[in-house]
Amino acid sequence: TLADGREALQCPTLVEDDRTGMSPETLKRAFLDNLFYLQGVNRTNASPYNYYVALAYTVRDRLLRRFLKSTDTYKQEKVKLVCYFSAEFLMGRYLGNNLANLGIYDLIKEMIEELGLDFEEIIEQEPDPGLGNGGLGRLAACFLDSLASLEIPAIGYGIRYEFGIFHQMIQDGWQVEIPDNWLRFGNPWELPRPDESVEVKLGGRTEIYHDDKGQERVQWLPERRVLAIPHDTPVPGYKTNTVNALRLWKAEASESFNFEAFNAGLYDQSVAEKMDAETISKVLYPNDNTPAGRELRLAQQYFFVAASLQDLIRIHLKSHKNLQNFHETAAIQLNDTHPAIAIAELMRLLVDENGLEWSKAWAITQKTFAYTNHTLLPEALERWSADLLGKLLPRHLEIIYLINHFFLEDVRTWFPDNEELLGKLSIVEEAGWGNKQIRMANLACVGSHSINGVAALHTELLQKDTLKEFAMLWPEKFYNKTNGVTPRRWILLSNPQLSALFTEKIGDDWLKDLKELRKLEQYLDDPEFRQRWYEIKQANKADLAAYMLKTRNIEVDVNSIFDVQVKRIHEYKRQHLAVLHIIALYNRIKQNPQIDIVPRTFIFGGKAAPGYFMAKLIIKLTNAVAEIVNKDPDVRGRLKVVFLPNFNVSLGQRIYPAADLSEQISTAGKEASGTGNMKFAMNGSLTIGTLDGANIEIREEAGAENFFLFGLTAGEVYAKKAHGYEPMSYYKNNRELKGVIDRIKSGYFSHGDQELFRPIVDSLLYDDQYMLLADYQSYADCQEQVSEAYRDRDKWTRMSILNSVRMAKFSSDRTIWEYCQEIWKVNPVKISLED
Ligand code: GPK
Repeated sequence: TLADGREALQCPTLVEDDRTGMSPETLKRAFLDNLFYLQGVNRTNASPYNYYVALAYTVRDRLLRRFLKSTDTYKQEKVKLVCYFSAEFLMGRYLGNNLANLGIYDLIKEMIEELGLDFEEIIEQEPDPGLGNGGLGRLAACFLDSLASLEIPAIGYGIRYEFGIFHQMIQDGWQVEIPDNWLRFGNPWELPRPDESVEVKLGGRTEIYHDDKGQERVQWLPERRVLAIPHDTPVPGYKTNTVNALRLWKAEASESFNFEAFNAGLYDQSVAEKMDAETISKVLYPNDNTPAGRELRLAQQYFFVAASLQDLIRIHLKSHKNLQNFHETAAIQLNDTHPAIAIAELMRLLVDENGLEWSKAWAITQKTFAYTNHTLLPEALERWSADLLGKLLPRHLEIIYLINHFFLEDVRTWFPDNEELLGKLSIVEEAGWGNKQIRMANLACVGSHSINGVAALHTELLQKDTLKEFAMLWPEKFYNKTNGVTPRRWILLSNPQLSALFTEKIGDDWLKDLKELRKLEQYLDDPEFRQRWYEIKQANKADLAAYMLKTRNIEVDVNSIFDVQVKRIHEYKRQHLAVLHIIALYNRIKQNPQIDIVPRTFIFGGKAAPGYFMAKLIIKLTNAVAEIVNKDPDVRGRLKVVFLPNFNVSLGQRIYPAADLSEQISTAGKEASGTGNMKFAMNGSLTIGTLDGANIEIREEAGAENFFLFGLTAGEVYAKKAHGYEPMSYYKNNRELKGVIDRIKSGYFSHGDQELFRPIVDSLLYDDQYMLLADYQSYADCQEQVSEAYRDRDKWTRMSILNSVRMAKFSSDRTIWEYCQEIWKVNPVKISLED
C-alpha cells in the first residue's frame, strides 16, 4: 500500500512539493534531484558547473508559479502592459539576484554549505549574460527589476543574441576580442516557447491592389521570411509575487525554408538560406554611442520589433474585438532609436494588414509609443540610408515618407515659409546627389507622445540644442527622467556587508524604499559606526586586492586610495585625462623621490568598440603607463595602475563596493547621465567629477561639500569652442602638463617608439575635441584636494556615509515610478497566489 511505500522510503506522510517547497530539507532534496535526473551526475562526479545548473533549476522551479500567475492575472484583468523595447538587456548573472529577490539567499547559501560545497564558486559558474554594451543595456535591466519590484505588469522585448558582448583579453597591453559563446552549455533560466513563434518578412517589393470594396491598397511582397522564436526569462520582483517576462527572440529559418530549392536538389542553397536567417540573432553589435550602419543591424532591429508587435497584437485581440484601443493594452517605451522602426511597422500592421484608416492608425501609434534619448553626441544619432532601408523594408520606407509628408504639411500650416525649420524637422535628410538619409530620432519624436532625456542637464540640452525644433513644436511632449539603478543588485548583492549594517540599524525597508537610508545620518557622529563603515570598505578593498593579485599578479596596498574608472572606453569619457594625471604624479616622484604623496591604486576597466582605434590606443597607453609605473623602484608602491580586463556586470559587482574614489570626468555636456556614478556613490565612494549628466544631481543630493568638483561647465565648453579653442596654448603655458605630454611623446612608455602614441598626442595638441587640456589643471588641483581629504580618515568616512545614505533619488524604483505615473499611466497590480 501507499503507506507502506512511504514507510519503506522513509517519507513523511506529508511530502512538501519538491518544486515549490522552501524548507531546508526540501530544497536540498530538489537540488540533489536536479543534479541526478536532469544532468545524470551525482556527488562523486559532479563539477561546480553541474552544481550551478542543479541550483538554477531549483530556483527556477520556485519562480514558475508566480510567473504563470502574473501572466494569467494580466490576461484576466486586461491590464495595460509596459513594453520595454530594447536592442540590449545587460542582465548580469541571474542566480544570486533571483535568490535575493525570492528572499531565500541566506537559506540556500546555508543549504549549499551544509553539503560541503563552495557557494561563491557555484555562483561564479554562471556565464554573465552580456546582451548589451554598457549603460543603455544595463539601464534596461535595472528597469526590469524595478518594474517587477513595484508590481507593474511589464515585459521586456529584445533579441536573444547567440553571442553577447565580446570577452576582452589584454595581450601586450592591447585589447583582444574573444567571441562570447554564452549559450554553449545551455541556459537554465530561459523557457523557449516555439508555439508562440511568429514570422517576420524581409526584402522584396510593394504592390498596389484593389480590395473587395474596390479600395486601392498596398501590399508587401517580401523576398524572404524568418521565424522568430520567443525565449522567456522570468524576472522576479524583490519580495513580491510579481514575476514578469524578458521575452527575447531567436531567428530561425521558416519551417518551409526553401523547400523548392531542397526538392530541386539545391540542398546547399537551402542550407545557406537557413544559415542566413539564423545570422539575424547571431551577434550583438559591440558599439556604444556610435551606430554601426550595417544592413544586418537594421535587420536585427526590425526583426525583434516586428515579432514583438505581432505578439502584442495577438495578446490584445484575445480580449478585444479590434485594434481601435491597442494603446490601452500596450505602453511601448523605445530604448533609444534602435527600435524606432516599430513606429512604421505598427502603422503598416494597422493600415495594410488590419484596414484601419491612416489618421486613426496614426492616433493609435502616437498614443502607444514613447521615446528615450540617451546621447547628445551628434555622430551617435542613428541615420539609415534610404536605399538600404528601402531594400530591406520597402513598405516601411514608403510609410516613413508618408508620415514625413503629413507631418511637414502640418508644420507648413503652423509655420508658413520656414524652409530652414522644415529641413531640421524632416525625418528625411537630403544629403545631396539623391542620397537620402532617414533620421531615426526624428521618426521617434514624430511618432511618440513622450520624448525624454535621462538626467536634468541632458533633457535641458536636448530641448535647447539637439532636439530644439521639436521642443519648440511640442514642449508638452518633453520629460526628464533621471536614470536610476536597482539597489537590489547594486547594494544588496554586491555589498553584503554594508547591506547587513544597514539592516541591523534600520531594518530592511530600505530595499524597497531607499529614502529609509537617510535615517542612518543619525549615526554620523557615532565613532563605532564610522569604524564599522571604514572596516567594511577595507574588507571590500581587500577582496578586490586579492582578485587583482590572482588575475593580474599585481600586489596593491589596501591603505592606498582605490581610484577607479570603469565604463566603456570613449574619448568623451576621458579615461586619458586620468592617465595624464597619473603621469603627472609619476613625474613629480621622479623629480623628487622623497615627495610625500598619498598612495593611490588606479583601477581601470572597460571595453573599446573593436573598430574604435583611439579607444583601443587609450587602453594600450593605460597599460603602457602601468607597466612603467608599477615596476619603477622610485615609486616604491606609492602608485599602482591596474587595468582589469573584461569589465562586465559581475566585475562591476566586485569593484563598486571597493572603490574610494569614483572617476566621472566626461567633458561637460557629453555624458547623458551615467549610471556607474550612482552605483559608486551608493557604495560609499566619493566622486571626482564634472558638472555633467547625473553628476550634477548626485552632487545636489550628497551636498556640494561631499563632492570633488572640477572642470568647465557645459556652457563654458560651448563658449570656448565658439571663440576658437586652442589646446596648444595650455600645453605651452603649463609646465607640468607639458612635461606629461612630452613624456608620452618621447617614447618613454613605448620602449622608445615615438610613433605609437602620436595619434593621442596629436589629437590633444591640435584638436582636443573633448577639452582635456582646458580641464587638466582644474582636475589635477581637485585631485590634490582628494588626497588631502583622504589623509583625514574620519572626515573621509563621514563624507562616504553621507554620499551613500543620500542616494535615494538614484534608485531605479524612483525612476520607474515616474515613468509609470507621467508617461505610461499605469499602476501596480497585485498578484495573488491563491487559486
Ligand atoms: C548612450 F547613446 C548611448 C549608447 O549608444 N549607449 C549607451 O550606453 C548611455 N548610452 C549613456 O552614454 C549614459 O550616459 C547613460 O547613463 C546610459 O546610456 C543610460 O541612459
